[in-house]
Amino acid sequence: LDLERELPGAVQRGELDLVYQPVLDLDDEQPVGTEALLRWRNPALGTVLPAELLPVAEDLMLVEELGRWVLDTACRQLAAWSQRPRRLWMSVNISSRELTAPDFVRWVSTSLAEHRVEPDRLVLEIAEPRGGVDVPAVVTQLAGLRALGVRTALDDFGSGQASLAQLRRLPVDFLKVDRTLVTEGGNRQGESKPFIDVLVSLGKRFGLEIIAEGLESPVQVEQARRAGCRLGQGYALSRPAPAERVEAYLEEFP
Ligand code: G
Ligand code: G
Ligand code: MN
Ligand code: NA
Repeated sequence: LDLERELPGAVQRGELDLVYQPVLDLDDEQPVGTEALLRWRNPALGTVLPAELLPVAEDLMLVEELGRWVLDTACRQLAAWSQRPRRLWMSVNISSRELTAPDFVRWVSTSLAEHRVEPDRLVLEIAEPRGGVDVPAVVTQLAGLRALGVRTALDDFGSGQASLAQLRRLPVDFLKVDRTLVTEGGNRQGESKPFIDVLVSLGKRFGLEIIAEGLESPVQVEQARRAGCRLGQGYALSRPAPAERVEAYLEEFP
């Protein structure tokens, strides 16, 4: 396959790219962080999205190499944006394979030091562990990351199974509510209120900050806000964009 032939050289050829999507405080609609999202720009294949490229990376044992590039690049960008008056965090998506690598915590610590990034400005997003993932290893690694001062998020919450059981075990700081709960979880007018309400209570109970993802309309933004969800992300607020565009956007919020 073309993907399998092209992916091994992608880092070397400088074909990987990150776009950034702001996370906003829903009370004042000011940006509080950005999420780094991987894109592969290949001359023959065009732009390849993570959903397509990550399974290939997994098959070719390239997950760690790509993950290291992502973390390094995101920390460099975070350091650049740290000069801004407003304090922003950077979220980076981490696959289970990366997280459970024995030297992962050390690698994160090295990246932070290299780019002189304060640990609490980095948020690592992990998906709910699925079958085959060593959950005790995940718990140990998350604890190690928190000991560094790095914050962690459980991504796409509500899209998998055994969510509440996982939540009880995993040491995380943020819960990102899957966009299917935000966009399809409510009534036919697209109201997501009941689910958001329950999750905000859950968050308070467990000491977690809730981020509502995939907010696509002003109505959804307003509902999340009124439910007491402080943080949100989605096309209605700000789309993922290249660093220069996000920087121009950030300029609007001195
Ligand atoms: O950007 P997009 O909507 O296509 O992302 C799709 C999925 O890919 C999301 O679940 C996201 O968490 C994941 N993803 C995006 N960037 C990265 C990355 O750098 N590393 C990993 N492991 N996953 C990523
Ligand atoms: O799984 P994860 O949450 O990391 O995936 C983030 C993905 O969601 C990104 O690829 C991003 O492009 C996409 N995304 C961000 N905002 C919205 C939105 O409002 N609607 C939809 N459908 N996708 C979104
Ligand atoms: Mn994410
Ligand atoms: Na998500």
